[in-house]
Amino acid sequence: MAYEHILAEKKGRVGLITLNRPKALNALCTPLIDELGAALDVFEADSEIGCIVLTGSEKAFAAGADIKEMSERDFIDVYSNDFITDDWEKVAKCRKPVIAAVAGYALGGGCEMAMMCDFIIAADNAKFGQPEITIGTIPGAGGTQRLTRAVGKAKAMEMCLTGRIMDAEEAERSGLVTRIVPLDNLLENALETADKIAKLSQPVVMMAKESVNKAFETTLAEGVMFERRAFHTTFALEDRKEGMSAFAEKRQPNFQNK
Ligand code: CO8
Repeated sequence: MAYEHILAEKKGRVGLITLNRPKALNALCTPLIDELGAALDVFEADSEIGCIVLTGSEKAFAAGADIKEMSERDFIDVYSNDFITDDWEKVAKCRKPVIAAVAGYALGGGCEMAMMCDFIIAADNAKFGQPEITIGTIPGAGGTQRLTRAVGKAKAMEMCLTGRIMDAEEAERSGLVTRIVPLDNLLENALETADKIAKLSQPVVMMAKESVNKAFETTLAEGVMFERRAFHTTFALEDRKEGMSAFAEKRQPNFQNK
């Protein structure tokens, strides 16, 4: 499918989505978000795809929601139409794992979009921030919540109140990103990681993702019980038997996703 603001391609079992509005530093205008939602739907429905990588350009993952598009909107418009759209949330709701490969600016809605992904691999030039306060608004796609969970109250509060931008080193130190890689290796590294995940048992991968995400929604006891039941459920799968048999037989497992 051809898109105007993104590129979507299959790399073996990995679905690669590249935000592609270079002149606007990948500002997340509504048509781009609609296309992103459509591309995610296609990869979610494609049984050959086991993991998705979301990336931008070397200069910007995304410099935020499109300020020019938002500037003329008023309260009754955004409230009545419940801006943000469901397509924004599709990244967070995707059942297949989504890795953000972030180079350059991930600001405002761009930082929020990266944080909706399951984890972030950062290039050494990555910059993260929630500068909405400097243009008279606040994060609206989960920034105050996900950033706080990722880096703790002190840094999240300072960033949301001042718009201070965090570099890649600080982002790694603070737990916002899983690791930093040289800019030139970012995509290769993210695709390699995604490929490893895509070759595992897909129902088990989905259960692991759901279980980790449960940690943000429940008490510890409820989360542990959710995990226990998901763990039990893996014993209903042929893939679980295959994985353990392969280990005992000193061979690579051949998962069938069932
Ligand atoms: N929206 C629209 N256009 C943008 C955006 C943006 N967020 N960011 C950059 N651009 C455009 C610029 O206007 C410029 O266009 P033009 O060439 O036509 O003038 C082009 O991209 C290049 O940008 P700069 O010339 O500014 O490039 P610099 O390298 O000098 O600076 C910066 C890069 C620092 C990233 C700078 O562009 C900047 O500060 N951008 C805005 C960052 C920002 O404030 N982001 C937050 C936006 S608000 C938001 O995301 C709210 C999210 C709410 C939830 C979402 C609900 C839908």
